[in-house]
Amino acid sequence: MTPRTPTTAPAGTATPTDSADAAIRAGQLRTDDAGSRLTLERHVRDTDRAVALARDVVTGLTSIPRALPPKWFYDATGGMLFDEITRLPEYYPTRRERAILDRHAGDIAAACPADTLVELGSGTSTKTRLLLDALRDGGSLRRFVPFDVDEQTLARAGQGLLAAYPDLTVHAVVGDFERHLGRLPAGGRRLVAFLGGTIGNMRPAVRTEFLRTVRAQTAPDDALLLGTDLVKDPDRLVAAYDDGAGVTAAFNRNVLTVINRELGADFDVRGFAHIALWNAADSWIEMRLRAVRDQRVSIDALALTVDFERGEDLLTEISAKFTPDRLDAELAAAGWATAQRWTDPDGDFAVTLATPSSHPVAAPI
Ligand code: AVJ
Repeated sequence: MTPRTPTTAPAGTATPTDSADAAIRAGQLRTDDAGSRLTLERHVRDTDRAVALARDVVTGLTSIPRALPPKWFYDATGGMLFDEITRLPEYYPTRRERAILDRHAGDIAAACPADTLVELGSGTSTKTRLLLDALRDGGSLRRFVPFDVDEQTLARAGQGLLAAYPDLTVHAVVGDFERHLGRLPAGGRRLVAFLGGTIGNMRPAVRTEFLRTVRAQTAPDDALLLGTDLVKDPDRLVAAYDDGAGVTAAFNRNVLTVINRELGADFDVRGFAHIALWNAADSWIEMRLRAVRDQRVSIDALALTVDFERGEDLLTEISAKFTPDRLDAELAAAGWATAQRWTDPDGDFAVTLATPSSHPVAAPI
């Protein structure tokens, strides 16, 4: 590995939390007293977010190999770019999952006639409505609990759903599902949906902890609905993450723009090439940003300077691809039994309904 060093230590980044401000803003939505059907519970504030970004950037840019967590792609621009990705001809997962839910939402609602749909991540999607429709038509639906890091996404999605589902209560939770998942609202029969294949962004140990955390608060009648992309021809996998129109490249580089804006950095986004590759040993796609020349980046808010050598990679995302057997094994290790699984006709994507297995499961550490 090439030696390159941060020339200064990061400055302190602790920011006092402004709880009054947070309460006021949360209060704008906490209008249950006025008979509104929308409430919002906030575990993450903007200040937490800034601190978390600073920490991830310090850690990720000063370690070898360099890496950043994929959650920082998703500012407003990143969200729009991801939306565009879901419509690309090469990016099949969203279409495949939607087709599965289109066809089987009724089966899912029949297998788990839940009164509460909890949805982790993925806020605004039409896939949510397919599930809500099926649960409503089955007569069980009462409450929707969207759980997302982004409050704006939640607020907007929540408002739209209130209009479309006059009998629905929406209890939105602003949180990071790697940290606040232990606080899912209790009560009722819950179907916890984690769709889109987003679990693939986690490494195996993190996935297991995630599945155990959900399992630890699951009642016998609750169920987990998990969307996962499946292993297939590497050429198709790589094409899905390296589209001809360059949208995924722009999405990937957007993380540098986010760091420039939020932390006063001076990344030249054209100084980094978009790379997508299939890591067969780990069964995941890697997205990287590769320095096209030697360059020095300053990150003002962290008093940090980082030198990149030409050809050096920054890992920005892993997206794991599963086999059905592997999925069953990982679920079982976390206390879940596969109840049913649906795939599209080409076997590209899977939606799995899992129920708590009788094995007692230790609470996560
Ligand atoms: C939203 C995490 C499921 O991994 O396929 C799409 C994100 N990255 N193209 C995925 C993504 C590049 C996507 N997930």
